[in-house]
Amino acid sequence: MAQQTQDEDRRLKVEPPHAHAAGMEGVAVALRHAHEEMGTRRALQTLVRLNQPHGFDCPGCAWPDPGQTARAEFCENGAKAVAEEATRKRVGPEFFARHPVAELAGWTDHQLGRSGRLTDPMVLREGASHYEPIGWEEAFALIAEELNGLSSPDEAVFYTSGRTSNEAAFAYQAFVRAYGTNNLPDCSNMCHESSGVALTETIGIGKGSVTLEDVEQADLLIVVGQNPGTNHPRMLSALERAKRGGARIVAVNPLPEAGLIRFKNPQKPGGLLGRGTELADRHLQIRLGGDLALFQALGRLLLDAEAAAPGTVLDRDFIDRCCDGFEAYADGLASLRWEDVLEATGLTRAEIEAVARLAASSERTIVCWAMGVTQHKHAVATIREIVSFLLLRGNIGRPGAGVCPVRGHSNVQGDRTMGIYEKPPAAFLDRLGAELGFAPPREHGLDAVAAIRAMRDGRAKVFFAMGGNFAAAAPDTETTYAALRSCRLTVQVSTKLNRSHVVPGRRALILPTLGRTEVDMQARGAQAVTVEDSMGMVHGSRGTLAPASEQLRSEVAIVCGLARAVFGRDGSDGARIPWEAFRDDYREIRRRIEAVVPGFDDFEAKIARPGGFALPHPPRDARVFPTATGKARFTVNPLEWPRVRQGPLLLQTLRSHDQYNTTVYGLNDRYRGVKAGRRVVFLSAEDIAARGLADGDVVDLVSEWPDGVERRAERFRIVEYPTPRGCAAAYYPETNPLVPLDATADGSNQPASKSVVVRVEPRSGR
Ligand SMILES: Nc1nc2c(c(=O)[nH]1)N[C@H]1C(S)=C(S)[C@@H](COP(=O)(O)OP(=O)(O)OC[C@H]3O[C@@H](n4cnc5c(=O)[nH]c(N)nc54)[C@H](O)[C@@H]3O)O[C@H]1N2
Ligand SMILES: Nc1nc2c(c(=O)[nH]1)N[C@H]1C(S)=C(S)[C@@H](COP(=O)(O)OP(=O)(O)OC[C@H]3O[C@@H](n4cnc5c(=O)[nH]c(N)nc54)[C@H](O)[C@@H]3O)O[C@H]1N2
Ligand SMILES: [Mo]
Repeated sequence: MAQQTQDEDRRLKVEPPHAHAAGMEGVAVALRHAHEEMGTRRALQTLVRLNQPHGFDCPGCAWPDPGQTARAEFCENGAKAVAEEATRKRVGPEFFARHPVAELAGWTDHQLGRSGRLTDPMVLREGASHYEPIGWEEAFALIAEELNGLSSPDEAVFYTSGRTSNEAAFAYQAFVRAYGTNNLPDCSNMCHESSGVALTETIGIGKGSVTLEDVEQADLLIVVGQNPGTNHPRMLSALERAKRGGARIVAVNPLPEAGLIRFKNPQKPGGLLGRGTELADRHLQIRLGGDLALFQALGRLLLDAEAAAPGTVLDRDFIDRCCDGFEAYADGLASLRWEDVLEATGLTRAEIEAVARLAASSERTIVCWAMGVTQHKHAVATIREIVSFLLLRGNIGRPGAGVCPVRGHSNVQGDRTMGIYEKPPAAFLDRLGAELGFAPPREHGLDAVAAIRAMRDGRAKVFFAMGGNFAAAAPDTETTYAALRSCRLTVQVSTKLNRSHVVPGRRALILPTLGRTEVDMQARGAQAVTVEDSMGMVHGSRGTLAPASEQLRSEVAIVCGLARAVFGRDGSDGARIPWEAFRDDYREIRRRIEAVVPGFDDFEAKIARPGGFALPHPPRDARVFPTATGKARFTVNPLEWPRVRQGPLLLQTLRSHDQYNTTVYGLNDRYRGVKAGRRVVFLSAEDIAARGLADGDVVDLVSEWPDGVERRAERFRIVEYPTPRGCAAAYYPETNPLVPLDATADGSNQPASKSVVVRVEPRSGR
């Protein structure tokens, strides 16, 4: 790894950041990538099927499609995600015979991912140096032996990433619960858990309340802690349409992210070459973690405006009829101190007042947010404040208004709906048990962070992953590696080689699976699956490409094969579930989903319609708030922000333009001007000067967490960048070693990977 990283360091180039996103360059880059991975013909054939009514759902992100009539939107991110899966490169038995695990462990994430698609089930036997091929039935028997040998089902952990289809997720959680545990951590624990917790508490459902039409009808959109130009490029088209309809857009972000400033729409000829649309009317360059203070200040300004002109600002009727907690909320904000707000946000009072004026005159306001909000210690409180801010003017449950947490993985929301959740509601378990004839365990299970602790402490001994790359995605890399290595068995159901395959337990399995782009042929014909987007729309997805290898099995087939091996054919409850029927025809699974999960009545007929259907969302549909009190809730949250003493920096760990989470497509972060390297740390000119350093210097990043453990990430090139003083940025997953396992959000236990306290240490010589 060291050699490779140094080579990358030497090639690294830095240019000024871009002012706009997409445009011709985005199209060119995506096509080049697709061509390299797939060849020209396959690339074109594949890309035209993306997000079409009868094609497959784009595995890129969870932003919804523009509907059945619109043409598929072209998106660089989506094209890269598809090319990644449809690559012609292969990782088969010969590959593993050539490269011992110890060698692969030294490769970068970029090298591992680039190797190609996994083709065969592989096993790493105890004490062995290489993975070797294993038959599917033998692999299932090996897992069953370990699972059935545990002293309690709670000693096993079953992780899920967010690309798993509804059908596979439903079968998987049914298997895990019939086996006897709720240990179902998922990537959501590290992603939008804070949103789910805060929204469930305040509006009664952990999902966003807007549709794509709402976004286009809004007259004020506040985009907080999100970089859509890179991570949700299709959102930019929606923002552009909103803008054409007269909407104002406010970006709240420590960084001037290209897509939010100006956007050249690759869907339109003029958009490719012209100057593009100015998207954000205002950019609040907030300090890391200052959003709680910002939304309290906005709430306070709306209350003040109402006091100055009673009856003109607040939606009193909505507040009186549908909400509770308003008086306490207003009392709490009465003592808000402006000096705290200004210190926490780094903004001026005038900047905040200008946004408050926009909010006071907007009839339809939406707040969108992503990881810049959820990955902080006080994330849950921040989102509660966002909700209160919206409630003040009745901005939930009306067209053009609402909360919009923008999800990441393309089916992360659907997986939760299907029961991939370590804290399942009792009503869900009741229906699941009744439908499938077993008694689901009631005790809550382990989330991602708790699962790492359990493995570290020897309380969990088998780790099974349905997709994802847990070793690289989880915080506190050394602790996570040690936790995985201490397991008796680790199993990865994967499409591509990644870090998690080279951080094995005592024994390890790789089970290669079909991707969403591929034909899923089962005994009763080619199968379709379903997914749910970030706005609660469910639709079908059908792969069109020939599978990467004949050995691949679908995720559903893997779950069903494993379930049979674990439960055998005796009369136990788990054995009586019709696993083979599920595997042969996914409609059998959809029938069970229909019976267990509310909102899926008439499932089969509804997904036959192009465009799919919307799941019920009581606050959006009828201003019904299924909270503890039956009302939408204003909350009181102490003002909190990350206070760092003089000296250390707050580091956010974020995505470059050329990666999909832990999958590194390439080494450029085009919009931020970084080329051919990833070990960079973005710092303000003042912070660089204050430390006697210069742009281009190489430093180590050292985490400051008071537990006596040294967490260090070596050799990052300083890039001078327009980020607020005291706020640094560097890429994930290279910086995951710096995120302490115990640094999590209050109330959601989500790793706080956007405010890691670090110091920079110059390296002597280079
Ligand atoms: N191409 C591509 N697409 C993706 C992904 C990918 O890796 N690559 N990942 C997918 C997944 S799983 C997810 S969850 C999403 C992630 O989508 P994003 O949340 O956009 O991802 P990040 O790169 O983590 O960006 C965080 C943004 O928040 C800002 N930010 C950081 N801290 C703060 C703060 O304290 N306050 C405010 N206001 N802003 C802050 C950062 O400057 C940055 O713009 O994208 C999905 N789509
Ligand atoms: N420091 C820091 N850490 C973070 C974050 C951060 O911003 N900063 N972000 C967090 C977030 S938001 C998320 S969502 C997590 C992501 O965590 P994960 O979801 O665990 O990670 P990914 O990198 O998306 O997983 C990529 C792997 O998934 C496999 N894969 C791809 N498609 C499929 C499929 O269809 N089926 C199966 N079975 N496997 C497939 C491939 O083998 C690929 O290598 O990381 C979190 N970690
Ligand atoms: Mo995510």
